[in-house]
Amino acid sequence: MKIVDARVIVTCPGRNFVTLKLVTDDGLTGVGDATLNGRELAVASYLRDHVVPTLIGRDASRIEDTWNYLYKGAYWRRGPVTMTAIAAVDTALWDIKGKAAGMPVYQLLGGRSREGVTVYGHANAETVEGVLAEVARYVDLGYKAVRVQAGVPGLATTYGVSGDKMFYEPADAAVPTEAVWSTERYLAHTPGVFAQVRDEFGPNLKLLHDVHHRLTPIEAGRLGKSLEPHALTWMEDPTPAELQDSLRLIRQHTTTPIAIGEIFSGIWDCQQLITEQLIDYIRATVVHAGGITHLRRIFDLAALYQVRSGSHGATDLSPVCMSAALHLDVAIPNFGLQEYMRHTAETDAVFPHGYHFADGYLHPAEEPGLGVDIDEDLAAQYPYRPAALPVNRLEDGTLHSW
Ligand code: GCO
Ligand code: MG
Repeated sequence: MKIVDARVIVTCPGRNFVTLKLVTDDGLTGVGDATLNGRELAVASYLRDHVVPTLIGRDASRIEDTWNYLYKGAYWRRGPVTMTAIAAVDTALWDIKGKAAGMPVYQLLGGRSREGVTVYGHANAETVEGVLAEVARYVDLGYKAVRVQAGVPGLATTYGVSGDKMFYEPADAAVPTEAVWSTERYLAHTPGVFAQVRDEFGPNLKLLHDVHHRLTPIEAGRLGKSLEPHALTWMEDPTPAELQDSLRLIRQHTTTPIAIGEIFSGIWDCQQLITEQLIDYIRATVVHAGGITHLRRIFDLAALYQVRSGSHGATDLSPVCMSAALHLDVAIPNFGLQEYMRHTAETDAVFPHGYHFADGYLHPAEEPGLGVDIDEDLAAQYPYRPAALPVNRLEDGTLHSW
């Protein structure tokens, strides 16, 4: 089972996606997501110029060996571009392996550990009334978990609050747009929003919130403490996580659970957070953390420390990544939650897939492999458009984390 073709497909059905498609000499194909929001062409070049030439003629059945060949063989280890490129190859090889075995990939990962994958949607609005209406909409759609983001009075825009409620896309301009941030205004407003949401929807709805890397550890401790009466399932990315020790400080001040990891590239980015039990959910994903092979390794480490999965699932991760994530989610013992932002109809058409949403759960496709593909003719109709993520400044102009 030799790889005879490897195509890197860049398409923009509303937003940019990079996809790797592998073809074997016995006619099997496999797809892998390689999308790194705002830096797409760096990964496309890494794959086209440096990886594809080494794949042609390789045995497609050797997933683990190929992973190590690309990781150790690069000499330059880790980093989001490298790990996203490796993830694409790894995911495509698992897709091929499933097709060769005649089984959905989750069967190769040990079979089902649950009936469905609990997902959370994004309720967001400028005003508290708007937020309550959006949460109600998700509850009506069957969601059992909802992420809540509200506008902050005095700020023109706020992370997570968008005009288009179903299809949030922050990469909105070729050159980054600039937002203004105030920690004081945010900390004064946010606990009150959750008080009203909890009051309106009762104790059983899982509520989440994304701080998006904006607080210092002691500010995060204060936020977590003030949210304790509203029993959040998690507070996400309370502080930038390069300084993993800093999570100890947050832990000393609050029992609000913490989820971190959407920008992590591998197990070494979260090793301390997991082994010292400084987080409750690890949000690493298939596409940015080295594929199914490596993410499984992270989740297995996490399981030893009672840390559960909570994989990133924003719309900048394509349906190929979502398909792969669902096979892992349904199989691992320590699944927590899966983020699910719906893709647009244009994106769904470019990436035909067999996973489906029902009653608050996503269900992986049952067909052999990952159950997702890319329509290359349709993809070619949507050429790449430069799109960068925004930057953030404090009210005095100081650059802050976005
Ligand atoms: C999330 C994320 C996203 C990111 C986006 C950046 O929790 O869904 O924080 O919304 O901002 O993936 O590309
Ligand atoms: Mg996030």
